[in-house]
Amino acid sequence: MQQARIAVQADFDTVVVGAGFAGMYMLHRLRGLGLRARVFEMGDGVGGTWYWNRYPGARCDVESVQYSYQFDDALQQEWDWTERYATQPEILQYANHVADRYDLRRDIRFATMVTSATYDEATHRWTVATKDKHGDTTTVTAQFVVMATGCLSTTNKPKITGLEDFAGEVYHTGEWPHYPVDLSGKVVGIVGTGSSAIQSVPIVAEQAKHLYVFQRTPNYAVPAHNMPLTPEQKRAVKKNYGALRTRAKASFTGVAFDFNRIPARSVSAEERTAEFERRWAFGGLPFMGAFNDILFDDVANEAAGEFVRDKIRSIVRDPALAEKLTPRDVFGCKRLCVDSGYYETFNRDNVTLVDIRESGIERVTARGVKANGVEVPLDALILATGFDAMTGSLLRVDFRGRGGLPLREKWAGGPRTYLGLMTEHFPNLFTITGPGSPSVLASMIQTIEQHVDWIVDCMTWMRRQGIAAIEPVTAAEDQWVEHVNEVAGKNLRSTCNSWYVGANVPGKPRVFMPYIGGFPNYVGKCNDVAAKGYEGFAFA
Ligand code: N01
Repeated sequence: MQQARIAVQADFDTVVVGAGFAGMYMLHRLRGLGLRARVFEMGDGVGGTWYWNRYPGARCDVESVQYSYQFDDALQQEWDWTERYATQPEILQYANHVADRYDLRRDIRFATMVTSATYDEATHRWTVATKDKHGDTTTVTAQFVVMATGCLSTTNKPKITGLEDFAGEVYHTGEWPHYPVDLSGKVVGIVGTGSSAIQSVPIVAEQAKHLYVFQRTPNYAVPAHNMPLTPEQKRAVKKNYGALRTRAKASFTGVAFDFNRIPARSVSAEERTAEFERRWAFGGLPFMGAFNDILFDDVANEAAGEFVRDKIRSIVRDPALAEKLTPRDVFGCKRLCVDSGYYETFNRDNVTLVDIRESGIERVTARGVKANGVEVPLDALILATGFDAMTGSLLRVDFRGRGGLPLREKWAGGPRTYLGLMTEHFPNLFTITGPGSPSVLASMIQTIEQHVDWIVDCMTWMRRQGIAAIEPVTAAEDQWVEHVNEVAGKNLRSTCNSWYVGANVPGKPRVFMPYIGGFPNYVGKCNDVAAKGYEGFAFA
């Protein structure tokens, strides 16, 4: 075995953790400021979520022309998306194109994870420790640490008894191998029915000899109606890209789509159904915008849920199977899934739903999965069990703030931030799309750009003022946490179980983590804070 070495210490202005879309844009902007930056990335390449989530059928549920950078018009004019919803390989290709175009790789250390970061109050600097894939460790210092680790990047691997005994292949959708996985002719099991499973099930079913889907909670999905983009569509978008981006920024979700500003209760049942039908035919997440109260009013929510339940009954031929696939939860509690033939796949002879709602998976054996007293022999098992969302990747690093306070201790009861950007006691530590910001509830690349621009403006302002350190004051952080909770409390999403509230990870404190008060409101607040000389922050 190779001997681990301790590398020479280096000093930077900023350490950025992660080389996904957030880390790449952060690096680009830091260079523009003339700051010495180093990015550490666990993967061997750029792309973050799109580097890891290579499972069959992985694609984005935000339309490709909107799920892309807008900071450079030349970039958005030169890049051509081929489909309405981009596939994972195409998004990764785009990430690599961006890395090449802006010559980003020379400041990124790949295959290296940040293990700890400790703040020194005397020097106002962080000491950051890293470990690479060979076990070599490095220690560097930096004035600023920017966490660009994404919201869905630490996988959730449930403790299922006997998993280590399984003799077949085991995969997790969020850590899919980088070599080709051939499932053809195999008996495959998939655990979970979230977005990742809903995207992969139709593809795996085509390859596998037989597919068993282990479902604990059925999920709502609406059709994507994905299609190739025509040259005319591409030209039309590029001609008016600015207007599209402006509309997106003004939208509650940060995505430009037709949002109906009337409540479901204000129209008749027939008119409601007609609106839902129109959106079902259009496809994708705009279904959520059918009425403005779907996530606020039980009647509206039930109407939307029942519409989708009826669709499931009409698609799945076996009524008993349709019943098992039919969700009863709050509609949109979990992020609405966007599918391509998910429910139809259950009409295939080589697909079996194993309903584990009552007693879960009993155990995994050397041969397969045992549930409901029956052992299902398998060649391969796919865990589509999601992520330790929003906080997992932040708490994986052993952060020690002022007075040696561990971040894990400060957030033991759930994350506490000011604007999702910083947390008291941890000066000069920024989080891009952190808990308490709209992040996953808006279009990610757009929220990333907004955060990075805010952070860069803040750093620029600090340099002009001769300020070495910034952190939120207690009162501002408390007020923001209260506000985040208050708006979450008005939303039906806070009443049910999802990764938004940490319910998918046993023992995780139940806190609604993203800010659900709308992208424009949030941006307004961030801009206002900056305009008032970074109101709510303290400086050293
Ligand atoms: O994860 P999930 P995901 N035994 O947490 C089940 C984004 N995303 O990777 O509901 C049995 O939604 C769990 O069951 P239950 C998107 O934001 C985006 O699918 O807890 N089952 C659930 O069915 C999405 O919301 C795209 O009862 C267990 C499933 O595993 C987020 O990522 C594509 C279990 C996990 O579902 C996460 O989606 C894909 C156990 N012990 C993902 N533990 C885009 O289109 C968990 N489960 C951009």
